[in-house]
Amino acid sequence: MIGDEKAVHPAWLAPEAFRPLGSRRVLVHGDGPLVDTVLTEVTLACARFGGRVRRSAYPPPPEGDPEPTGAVDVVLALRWAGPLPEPAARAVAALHERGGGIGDEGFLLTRVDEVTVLLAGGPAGLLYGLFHLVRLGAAAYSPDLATQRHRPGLRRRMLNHWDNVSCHPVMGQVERGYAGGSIFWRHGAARRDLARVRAYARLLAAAGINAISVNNVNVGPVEARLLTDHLGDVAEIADTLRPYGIRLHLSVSFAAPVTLGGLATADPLDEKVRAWWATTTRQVYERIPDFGGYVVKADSEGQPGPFTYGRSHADGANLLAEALAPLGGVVHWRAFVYNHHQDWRDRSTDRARAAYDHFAPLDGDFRTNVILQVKYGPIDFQAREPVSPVITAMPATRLAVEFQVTQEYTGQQRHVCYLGPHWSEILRFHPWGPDGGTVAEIAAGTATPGPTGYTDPSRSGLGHGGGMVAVANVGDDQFWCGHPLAQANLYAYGRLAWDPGLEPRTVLDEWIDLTFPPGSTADPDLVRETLHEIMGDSWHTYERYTAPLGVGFMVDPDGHYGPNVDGYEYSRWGTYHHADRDGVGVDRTRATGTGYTGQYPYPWSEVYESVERCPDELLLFFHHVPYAHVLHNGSTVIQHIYDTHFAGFEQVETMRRRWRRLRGTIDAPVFTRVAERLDEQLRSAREWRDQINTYFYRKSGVPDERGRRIY
Ligand code: GCW
Repeated sequence: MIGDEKAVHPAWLAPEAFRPLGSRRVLVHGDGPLVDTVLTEVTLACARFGGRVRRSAYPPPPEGDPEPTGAVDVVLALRWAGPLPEPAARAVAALHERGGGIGDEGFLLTRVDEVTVLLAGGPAGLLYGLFHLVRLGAAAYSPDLATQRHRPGLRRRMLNHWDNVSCHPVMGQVERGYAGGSIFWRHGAARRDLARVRAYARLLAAAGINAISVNNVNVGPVEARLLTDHLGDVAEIADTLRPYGIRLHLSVSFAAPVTLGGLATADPLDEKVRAWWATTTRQVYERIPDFGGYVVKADSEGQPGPFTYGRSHADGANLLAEALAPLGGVVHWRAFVYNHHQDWRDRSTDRARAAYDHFAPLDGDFRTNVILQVKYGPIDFQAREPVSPVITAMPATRLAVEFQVTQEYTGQQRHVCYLGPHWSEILRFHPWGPDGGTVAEIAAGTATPGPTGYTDPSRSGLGHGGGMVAVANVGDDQFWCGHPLAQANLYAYGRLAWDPGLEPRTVLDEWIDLTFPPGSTADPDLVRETLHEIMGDSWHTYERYTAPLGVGFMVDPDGHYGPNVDGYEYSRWGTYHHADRDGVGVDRTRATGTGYTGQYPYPWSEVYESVERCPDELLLFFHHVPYAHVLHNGSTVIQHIYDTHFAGFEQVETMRRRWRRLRGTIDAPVFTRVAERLDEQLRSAREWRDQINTYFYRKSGVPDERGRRIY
């Protein structure tokens, strides 16, 4: 319960979730700042719920005798911190039995006699293990607890904030932010609400995230100076994140040597430019020794980049990578590069092709501390897109897959849209067909070669992969995300980055247990059932009432919220649907269209090329078809449009009705906020339904088979 109407919501760290741990006798064994954090967490939980916490002596006594444990219920032990207390020492045997290690972020959980033992490979592992115990609740202390070993599937689990330091006249304090102001910056300066930043770091660690960038990839003049004269503000944030194992990264402007350094050029091959980046980067590390590195949006949507100097993106990225390499940093270089001054009359230019056309030829040219950050789809975070072909095209490059937790195109945190199932589908996708690796394996750097896919030797110099990155969805809102249920997306993103194989349904359950712990609601079963009913399939519901069959966009061009079918049809942004009186969709085939299907490896190059084999949900992304075209599901395209739009709206009505059953069962502020948002979702879904149906009815002249009301 948050009690105080204005208090910041604890999200998935509701105090009540700490009861099972906090009511026990806990021994913490280990040393160092992250272990201190663990100790603080356990101490707080014990103070609240009557347990006891003790830290085992460190360094160990001179004779090196393992310290007697005394009576404890739980031991949280760092494996290499001196002789282990007895039950933990015996847990090492369990680890050996399983073979392999736990890595520095991993941990083993087991029962030894009557004690629950968490054995971590490194300090970060102890922290993640602690939050795992919280997640398990009482089950962690059950005599039947089966030994489990956990280590992250991806080493890099990052969030990008699109937060501006100065409030941008159009984009506001947070670009595509739907949860109020920034938690870091306000009106041109650091906000210094470090308690809030610490609470945020804690939430992120509990979800498994280990890196964030704190300013927008569109770097304005004020934001650029975070790298130099405002570095103190950045260092303060880094200091606050560090106790939770989160490394800070900065978005930088490629033009910084000119705008900040007073040089005549930012040419990546110029010696003075290289020296400027080397010096500037060293100064950053003097203030922030564990600084993560730079995030760069170059030659994209007006941001400066190497093209100005006739250089390639590899030249550009390598310039920064060279400055960061000796200091242990990486460059996240974004592949979101396309022509945003297109002519809608020109049907040969295809925005979907752009990232591949720009980057695939550069495979092998990037330094190993460059991570190419590729959006999951070829266009722009739509509710449905095919997986980007760039993801398979660069075996000699470290790739990170970029997602969008902030719901720019998925209802802007006014609509319930649980994205776990969407991301999971992408991560599990096999870009080379069933015999090849998955997207998650590519991000992990462990993809096995498909029939025509990677061969391992070319990846051998790369170490682990680039991991996952996502655009954050929090702000200074009381509920962090505007919509209390949008918190589940941030949680799910972290959990899937930790283990891309997790079932989104299981993740939702975890989130429900942590956010609405059974002891904190009047009817836990009803809460769980209702949240599953409302959230479980909400991504598909959103898809149903918005742009059909993968065609994308059709949003209001100003804010990207709400329907505007032709909003982008004659614009320069390259996001078209090509609807006419006979049909709809974009022909991206090799045979008659833009040739985009040729960017995929077999079998998808063939599947997408074929109008018969193309999956229904992506049909209009790849093909222009007549309204009477019959889908695999047996319906015509036009009838499918009508049916899904009526169905999607009705599902929102049902969501709204179901939520009302929770009145009086959960916290009033949460109840009210969600109820308000569902009213808006219903209004908006109705608008989508009627505009889309009316538009296509007017274009096609084909009536709804079921005679429902179309305007
Ligand atoms: O989705 C688009 C957004 C822009 C954003 C851009 C990007 C930060 O509309 O606001 O700019 O993507 O990813 O760089």
